Amino acid sequence: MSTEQNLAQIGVVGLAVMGSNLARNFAHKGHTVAVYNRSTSKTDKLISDHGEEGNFIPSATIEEFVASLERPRRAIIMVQAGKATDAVIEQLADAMEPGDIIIDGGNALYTDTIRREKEISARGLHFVGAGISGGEEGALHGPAIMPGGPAESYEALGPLLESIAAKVDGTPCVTHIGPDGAGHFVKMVHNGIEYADMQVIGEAYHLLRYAAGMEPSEIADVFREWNSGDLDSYLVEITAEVLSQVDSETQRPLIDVIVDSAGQKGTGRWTVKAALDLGIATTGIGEAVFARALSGAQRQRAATCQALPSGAVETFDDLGIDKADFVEDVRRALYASKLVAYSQGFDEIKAGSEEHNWNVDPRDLAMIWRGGCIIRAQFLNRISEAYDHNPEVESLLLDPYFHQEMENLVDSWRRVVVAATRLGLPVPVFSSSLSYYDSLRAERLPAALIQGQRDFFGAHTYQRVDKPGRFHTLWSADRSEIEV
Ligand code: NBP
Repeated sequence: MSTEQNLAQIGVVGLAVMGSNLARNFAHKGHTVAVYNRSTSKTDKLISDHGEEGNFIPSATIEEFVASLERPRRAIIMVQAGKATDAVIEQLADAMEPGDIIIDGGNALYTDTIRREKEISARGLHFVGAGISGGEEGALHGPAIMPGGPAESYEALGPLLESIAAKVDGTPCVTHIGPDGAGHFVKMVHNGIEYADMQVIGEAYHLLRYAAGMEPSEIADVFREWNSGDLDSYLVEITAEVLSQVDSETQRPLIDVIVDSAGQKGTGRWTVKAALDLGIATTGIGEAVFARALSGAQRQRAATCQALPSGAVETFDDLGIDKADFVEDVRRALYASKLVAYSQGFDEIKAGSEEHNWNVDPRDLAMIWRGGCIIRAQFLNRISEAYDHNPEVESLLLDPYFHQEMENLVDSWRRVVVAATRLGLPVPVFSSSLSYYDSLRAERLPAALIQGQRDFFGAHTYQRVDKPGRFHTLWSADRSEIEV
């Protein structure tokens, strides 16, 4: 522990799992770390369990904590998002001086971050909303960090964050994302992509298990193999671990004793709400969020699961597909659906950035998400290259590399969605992503009919393909067309 005369380069407020691990990470990198928690028991525990790992300055009050920081003071808040964060910001702002930096490292809603940045900057302080990904292990050993806020605060903060972030090929997984809420916005979309990524992995597992009849341990081996190719990623790696786990009480595969009702803390839902407001079709993320909601509708599922007619669903044998071919088709369907989810996520980030004038560079995100965070994956290198190649590309799917990949994937993807339909198995993200893909390919969409209907019942007018202007058909009169 440090003596009281020393000042800390960084402070952490909130010493639950994330905060204490982040504080230890800073200490491991040689920084003196001021630590404070509302209830002192957590501060005491951090110091008694880990005080020897580096230089910590524990405080029992916010005032003492602020006084233990060198200027400009830099304090990271790691408390529950919402009211708790507001309360801590207020206490810190009262105790700090102009030029000091308050960093919110929690999962704040980006609109809250925009509001807080306004309020705090009006008091002469800097406010940085920083998305931190990687869970507790990431916080301790190297997270991906997405800081927003004013660019100048990154000058004082960047080197500290770079020292604790994950590194890939020597590059730290952190960079300044953009002003005010930009960091928390991209962290939100990162989490949304995570929902879709987990769901497509879930759908692949479900098909291998309940279509092809494979055992969890066998499927774990399949995922291990997939992890050495295009799908190489943290989520595929841990999927193999979960599927090979055996429950010590029942000796059954653990997956079979876990209740199939998925929890959520809200960032996926926020991603979809923001996408709806921005008018961006994040169908993969949306279906993944709805799939979790439906999994949790236990009463409804109990009432419907035996009651609803299935129609003439077939068996895997009826399909006449070779099992090994099916496994490869599922891998390709998973990869294609995952590409769509990432492409949609990046579309949302682009739209959010334009809406708020954040100037977010998508290449930065692909680079910093390669390590530390939950969606870290080899193929983020490809996304980074795609944006290097053309930063303005209309859709990631148009990049020559991904275009070529889709060429290789799309037939398998269609076969898998058809097979799932014939077998009566749900694949909401596989199937909706394929529909999204076919919508992007379509020369004509049924939206023309929708415009006709809207004009019929509400005189909403329509545009014509052959001349400019807006038109209305006099539906309840002689059905002639007028220009409006
Ligand atoms: P929690 O989200 O469980 O929050 C617990 C902390 O908040 C404790 O330190 C608690 O202090 C403090 N707190 C509360 Br609750 N109300 C407070 C108040 N009014 N004033 C001061 N402190 C208050 O902790 P966590 O799981 O470590 O997560 C911290 C942040 O990081 C959250 O925003 C979370 O969303 C985000 N995050 C978490 C993960 C993850 O994997 N867990 C990953 C990425 C981001 P007390 O000890 O006195 O009750």
